[in-house]
Amino acid sequence: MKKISIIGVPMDLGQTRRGVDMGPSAIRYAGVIERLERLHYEIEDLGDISIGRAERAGDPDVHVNLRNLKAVAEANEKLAEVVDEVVKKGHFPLVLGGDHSIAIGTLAGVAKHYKNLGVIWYDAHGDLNTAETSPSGNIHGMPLAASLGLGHPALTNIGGYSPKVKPENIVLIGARSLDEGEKQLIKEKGIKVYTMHEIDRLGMTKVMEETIAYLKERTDGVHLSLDLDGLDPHDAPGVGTPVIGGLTYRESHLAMEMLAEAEMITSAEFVEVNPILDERNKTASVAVALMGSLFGEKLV
Ligand code: B3U
Ligand code: MN
Ligand code: MN
Repeated sequence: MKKISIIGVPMDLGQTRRGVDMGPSAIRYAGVIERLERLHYEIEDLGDISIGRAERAGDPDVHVNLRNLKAVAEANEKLAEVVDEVVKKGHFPLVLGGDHSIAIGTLAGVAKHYKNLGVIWYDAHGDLNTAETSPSGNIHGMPLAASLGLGHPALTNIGGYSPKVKPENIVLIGARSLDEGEKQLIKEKGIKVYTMHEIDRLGMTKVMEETIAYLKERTDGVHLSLDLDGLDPHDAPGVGTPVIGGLTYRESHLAMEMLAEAEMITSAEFVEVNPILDERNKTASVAVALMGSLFGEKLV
């Protein structure tokens, strides 16, 4: 039975709303360890990566439209090293965020172990911005671009190499808030996207069947990057940038169950849980329930 190593990343510097740094603790409080132990996994909790401080006016390393670049890059370098060690010892890395900027470090730690890493980006957003296209300067809107090798070198070269992932090995699921630059990039690079439009038309079963077949054909490992704002705010209210019209709790469970059946996920992260904006830790509990399904929990 595979061993799971949990890594908390209390990162909130990739965006501007406070509270997402408490995500790892809310997810632990919601019982992630017990839930996975019940499925007979051996769990190692590596604790939290330490995060630096927000930048201040007058700091030497301030960059245009790249808020907190220095601290975000430093934390991601640390995360990449920890994740790398976890994969080296044959454990499954399960990363708890924190805002989505931490995907840069997770992918940096994982991708060097695969020739063709696949990525499922379960998110309302594309996270395909660079400083040039970002409307906000928030790095949590940039991690997938950085992993493709696009953007500031301090982000693209985390772990000492670039790129981490090829555009044809990525599948976006749940997209419904894409910026102009992101739409262009998706077209230019031929990235596979299931927006809410396709999910409504095809249904989640077909979407996941196609996603699984597509990635099985071309990848030797698949990372699941699950942003809780991919879900509808009704089911996951505790996120910094909720977008109406999202994936339901049930669609999301089905997706996780189908991934479990396909036995294809080799690393995962659950990000953007913000307990301050949440209702009685609901979003962290949903995250834990989805992890249960991803790791093989059955209804009967
Ligand atoms: N695309 C916008 C908004 C955004 C991205 N990720 C989240 N929000 N969570 C941006 O700022 O890049
Ligand atoms: Mn995201
Ligand atoms: Mn998002």
